[in-house]
Amino acid sequence: MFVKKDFWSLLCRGRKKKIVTLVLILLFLLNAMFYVSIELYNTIKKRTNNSWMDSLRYDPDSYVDSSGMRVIVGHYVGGNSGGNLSAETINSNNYNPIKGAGEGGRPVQMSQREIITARELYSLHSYNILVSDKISINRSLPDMRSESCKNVVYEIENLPTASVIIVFHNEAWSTLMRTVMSAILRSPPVLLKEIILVDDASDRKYLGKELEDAVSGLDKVQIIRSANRTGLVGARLMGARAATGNVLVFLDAHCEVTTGWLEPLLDRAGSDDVFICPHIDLLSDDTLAYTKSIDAHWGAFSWRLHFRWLMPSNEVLMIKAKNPSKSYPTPAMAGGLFAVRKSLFWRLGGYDEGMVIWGAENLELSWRAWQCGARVEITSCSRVGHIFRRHSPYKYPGGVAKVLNSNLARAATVWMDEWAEFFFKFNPSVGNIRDKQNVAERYEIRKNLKCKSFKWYLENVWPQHFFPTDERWFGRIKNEKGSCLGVASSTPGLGGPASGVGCGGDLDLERLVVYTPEGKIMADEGLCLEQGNGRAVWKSCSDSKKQIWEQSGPRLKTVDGLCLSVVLNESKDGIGDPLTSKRCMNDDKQIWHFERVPWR
Ligand code: UD2
Ligand code: MN
Repeated sequence: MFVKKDFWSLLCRGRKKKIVTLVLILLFLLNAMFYVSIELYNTIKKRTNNSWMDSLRYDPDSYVDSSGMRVIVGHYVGGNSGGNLSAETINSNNYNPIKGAGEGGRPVQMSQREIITARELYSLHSYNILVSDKISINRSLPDMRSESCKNVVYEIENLPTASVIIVFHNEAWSTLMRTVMSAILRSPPVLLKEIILVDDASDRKYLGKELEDAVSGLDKVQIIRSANRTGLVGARLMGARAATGNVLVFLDAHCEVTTGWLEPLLDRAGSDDVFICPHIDLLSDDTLAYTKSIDAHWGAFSWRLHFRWLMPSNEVLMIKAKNPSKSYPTPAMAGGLFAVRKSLFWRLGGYDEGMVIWGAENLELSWRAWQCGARVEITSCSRVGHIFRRHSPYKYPGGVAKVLNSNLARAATVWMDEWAEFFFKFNPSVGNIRDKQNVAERYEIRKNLKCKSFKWYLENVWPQHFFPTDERWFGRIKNEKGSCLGVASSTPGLGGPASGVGCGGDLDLERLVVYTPEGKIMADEGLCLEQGNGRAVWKSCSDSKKQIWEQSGPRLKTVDGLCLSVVLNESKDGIGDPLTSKRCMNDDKQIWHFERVPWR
């Protein structure tokens, strides 16, 4: 006591003592608050991470790659559009915005009770409709543009005008209206000529009169309806025919555009030789949160012609680093979100009207654009959020496989030359129906426009591609012990540690590899075999020296002279056992047989 008193009296006296005590209490409180907020932040972060992880775990077709980009766009299993829900539930619009929900693009959390309802309703749209209905159709969104994009000044009076075309089939009322309202709120009025909603024969009641009433007060919005279900190509063509603006801007019906989205698209589309795509950000299918998607991506496709986001070439990465506001080329577009001068769209042949419902039109359009003298580009300055879904919620008349395969067969037949043979050979279900397609008119377009070959496209637009060519060896690389090189993972494109796999038959794409003259061993999905730390790994193909395997007799050697070897752990043949690079020895486990398989 005495010591304490002495201490206080030494430090301060009277009023001063009170002030110091107050300051100490204040400091203590501040400290406590700091820790509480850190805890809170961690919990929220953990929660969002968890729900993201859950969605990855439960659906092998939906995942983000190591760079954070959602890899899969489409190729669905086909949904059950509401399953056992009552007609009343399916046909009613329950939009009922809660003040503040989802503002700023923030996630909307649900109560335990709501989670159960949301789950029941999920199959209706393959996104969380309960959350969507809580968010205002006029909500605010973050601005994800880089500083250099924000600094670009556009001469608005010199930009062409836009007709925004949104096609939909049985879309939710709130997501559709939010797409429309976001475009109205964030487009300079002089540039927005009109918004054309094309209803592809929806049968939901709320998309009838209720939708008409909702847009009747919006003077630039019109609805046109297709009498029969035609699919997104037919519907977009209806919209394009009705458009009166200079530039057609296509959006899916579950998008939200952000500040400054339109100007960079119109600026680039004005040049009349380019299909320009916005940078697509992510709207969570669960919380509807707006999140930035990885900056460095472009669009391409796998051996099975599934659309994929991949790392762009080094040249493109350099352009982006030097001038982030400059648009950059992409081998393919995702398909739903792009702008193009109306005259160019029609000059290049619009869309292939033989394509029904969904799928492949994005690749067809990308190949046609590049091969016939135009370009496909992405601008990071235009940011649009899109709900990527894990399943298609609507019905595919005739079945998903039939619809998709016939669309793919059309696109490949007309544009891919020798690579169409490759695609058909290894995808017999598509190959079997190739002759059923009448594509004479599309061939005519290719001839009249004097379009270039697919070889030219691969060599000039996508030289980093991983398809076989006449200069590249293609086949099975089989170890003396019996196992083969191949990607065992069930999630295409993700890669991972390399193991010996069963060799499979001649049509087993997972067991076949491309071996390039430079020494790269490429598998489907753009994966290359890389010398890892001990263990060999399948990784995104890059310029890394670690991806070079020199053939030396029956051995495959790394740049530092080690030999590719299978480690026999579990089996006699090495199936499921790790691949490593080891000191070269006289050892069967380092002996590889190259069994060529004709690629076309
Ligand atoms: C992607 C594209 C999509 C399209 C598709 C390939 C993006 C973000 N999305 O799949 O635009 O190019 O790949 O075909 O790039 N729809 C109809 N009628 C139908 C089926 C669909 O109007 O019979 C509408 C649908 O309501 C939606 C749009 O077409 O507004 C695209 O369909 P999606 O959202 O199911 O396609 P998505 O985003 O998975
Ligand atoms: Mn979509």
